[in-house]
Amino acid sequence: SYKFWQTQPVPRFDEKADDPKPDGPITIIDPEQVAKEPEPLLEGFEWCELDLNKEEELKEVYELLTYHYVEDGNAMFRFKYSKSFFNWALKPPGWLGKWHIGVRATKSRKLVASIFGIPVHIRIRDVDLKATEINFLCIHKKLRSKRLAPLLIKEVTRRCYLAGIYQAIYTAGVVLPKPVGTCRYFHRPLDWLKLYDVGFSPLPPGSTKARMITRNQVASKTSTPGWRQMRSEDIEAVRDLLQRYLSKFQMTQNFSTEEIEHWLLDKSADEHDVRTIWSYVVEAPETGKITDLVSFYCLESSVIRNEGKTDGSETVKAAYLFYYASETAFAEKEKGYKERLKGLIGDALVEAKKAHFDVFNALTLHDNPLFLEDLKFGAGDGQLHYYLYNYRTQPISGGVNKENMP
Ligand code: YNC
Ligand code: MG
Repeated sequence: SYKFWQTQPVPRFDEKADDPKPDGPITIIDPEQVAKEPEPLLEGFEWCELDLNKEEELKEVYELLTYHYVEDGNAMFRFKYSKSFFNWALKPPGWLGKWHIGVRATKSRKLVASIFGIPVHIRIRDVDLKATEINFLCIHKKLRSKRLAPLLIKEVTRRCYLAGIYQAIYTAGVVLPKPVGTCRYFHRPLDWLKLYDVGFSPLPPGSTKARMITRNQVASKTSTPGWRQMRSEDIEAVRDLLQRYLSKFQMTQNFSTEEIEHWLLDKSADEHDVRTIWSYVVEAPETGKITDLVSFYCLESSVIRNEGKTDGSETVKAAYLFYYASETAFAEKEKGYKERLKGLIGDALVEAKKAHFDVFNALTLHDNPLFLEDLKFGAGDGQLHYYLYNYRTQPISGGVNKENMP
């Protein structure tokens, strides 16, 4: 019955589509009225700021999330974000330490909960908004169902309001009032046998393991002429291409040059860092122009029943499709675009396979429905709901913000 959410500035489920209200904030926030201090926590716990530049604190976040973050509905897999991933996802240009919030047990100092915000510029139809993207809300399993989550959400909200930010965007697998858009996860096996062995991929009735392995083979080489890794000199061209491409969607992120660099260029400083982001461009062989972009990021999941093993069966290494764009999207003939996109994403599968990923994931957003079936992605059972806080708009069809973390 959403005891907490019904007190929040979010749309209600019973708001009718035939009584459309104009786009805009749900409540106007008076900065003077925003509490200057956090609400008290449960007895024995206290607020803290998490400093990800400190290796010990980064490790605490890593451990809290490795054992307590999002699991699938059957509790077989749990997201296992790397430390490099947190540095990427939580320290984009303009990040604020005060939006990296933790809860500690006062006596033991143990970190038991987290919630994180980062600044984003989003465009919803023709309105540009400065907002916060909320992620990594997590509570230790022993502290569940104690109404701590509403306290974390209210605290990050207070800190956003104090910074003059009155809207937020977030995603969740659970249904809350009220999604602005909903996507489904699709999965393209790269190592079908491993996915089968860990319980991720079923053997379809009437098929055989050998047939499934053959069906999911990928080429050993990429096929698009001019395909290469993105480099720093491509940043401006990529930004221009991506901004034009994203303008065809109803809701998306607006990127500065610094943000393109942050989100798309690999910064794994040394060989010990786990690489998070892979980005490729197509440089037209004749003109040298950057005509296409494809990127994906690395996010492993723990195989819960194999936790503790060290033979590779303890994790599934997944590549998640991130941003892409193509000049052919602006051409008149959709068919040319569809074929081009199949080639580009097919090449991304080749790169992911070479980098030893087990599976390649994508959502039903952007133009993904054009290639999912042809490239042998299968529908998963997970859904991802997109939410806006304190902003009302009609439901978004396609093209929601980046494939976000949960
Ligand atoms: C969730 N995922 O409905 P009602 S996604 C938001 N997002 O409230 P308690 C959630 N709310 O129904 P527990 C939620 N899941 O009474 C549950 N809730 O109105 C609501 N799981 O609180 C729920 N991470 O503390 C209910 O529940 C209330 O102990 C119950 O804690 C929940 O990061 C949770 O899935 C999810 O760690 C923390 O189960 C815990 O169960 C857990 O009694 C595993 O809470 C990890 C997990 C969530 C991943 C994510 C996005 C979060 C967005 C939060 C909303 C941000 C709003 C915008 C703020 C900024 C505004 C500005 C400007
Ligand atoms: Mg709780």
